[in-house]
Amino acid sequence: MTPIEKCLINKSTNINPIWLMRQAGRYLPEFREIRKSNQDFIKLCLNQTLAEEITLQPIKRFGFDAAIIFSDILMVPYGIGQTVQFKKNFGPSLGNLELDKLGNITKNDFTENLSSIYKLLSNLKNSKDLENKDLIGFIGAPWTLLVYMINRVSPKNGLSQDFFKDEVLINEILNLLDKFLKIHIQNQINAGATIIQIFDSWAGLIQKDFDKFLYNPTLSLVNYVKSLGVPVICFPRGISDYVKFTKIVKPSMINIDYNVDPKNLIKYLDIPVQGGLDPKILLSNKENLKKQIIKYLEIFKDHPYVFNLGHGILPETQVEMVYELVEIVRNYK
Ligand code: 1CP
Repeated sequence: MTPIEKCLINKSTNINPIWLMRQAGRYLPEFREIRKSNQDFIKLCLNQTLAEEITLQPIKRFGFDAAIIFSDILMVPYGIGQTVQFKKNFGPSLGNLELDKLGNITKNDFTENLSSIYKLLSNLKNSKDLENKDLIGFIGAPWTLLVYMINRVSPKNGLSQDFFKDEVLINEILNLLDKFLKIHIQNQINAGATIIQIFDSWAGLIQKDFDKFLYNPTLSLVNYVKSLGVPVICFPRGISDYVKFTKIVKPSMINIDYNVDPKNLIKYLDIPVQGGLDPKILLSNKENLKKQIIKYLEIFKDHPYVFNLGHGILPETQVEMVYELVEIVRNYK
């Protein structure tokens, strides 16, 4: 059993496995080196050899307890047939939604479009570097993908008033996503993913119809992952009621964001917890880092807890601070 499985299945406490969201990425000089000569991000995600190397980069440096495959949540809109580009200093930019075209994609087309992701997983499955470690596959939650598909750029400046105007379109996309996210989950598990994480990075933008946009679509996918016998971690970033979320959706583990008060949460939660530390703390100093890490480890001393961040690691993070973080977590008794 891997350390994370011990937390998830045996509900072991005090072992503090660790991995970091966005651990394979821009804060690593060896990633930036590869990226320099690979300007097309989608192509890079589909380049099996390089994706494998990037996935293992943080494992080789820090010995994390899990590798998360180098891919992106927007590979699903891409796989369905919406164009996706990543522009320098701008972020993702998606093409027009042609529902006729998207609606005609078959399971086989989709699987073919993303086949290199599944090959990546099956290659990594037996990697020497991942002995006794988990291999995490992932998806974006339906709400977060809906946001990108309709908004077509990052919603970091909020959603426009007319985002909700075409209800038929919204319903069709949600149906499409439920179908293809399940296929993507099944393909990743068949290829070797030992855990699935669902990233709902923009869940905090939901202000109405929580059943329709948050609970129902996530529950459908969580139940599906469970039916395949694999643990599922949810990260509904920015929602106000994590307790209600876990009661309704019942993931195997909940990844909290840095605005959650862990002390209060733990009184009401009976499932394993992951994450919480504000990634900005890694930009401060070692003393402060230690203090904040110990705070989380103390609070979760008697609760199954996987150390992680409250959102992805920031590109400007110094590698030295990550070594420090790992050492503090590993040496905590
Ligand atoms: O070099 C570059 O500019 C590319 C940066 C980059 C990387 C390294 C992007 C573009 N995606 C990724 C990889 C990635 N994305 C991974 C695998 C690596 C790892 O986690 O170690 C994962 C799990 C994701 C997931 C992802 N993509 C999320 C959910 C997690 C989160 O951080 O909230 C989201 C929202 C995306 C969309 C996306 N992809 C890339 C960017 C810059 C963004 C965010 C855009 C925005 O601000 O809206």
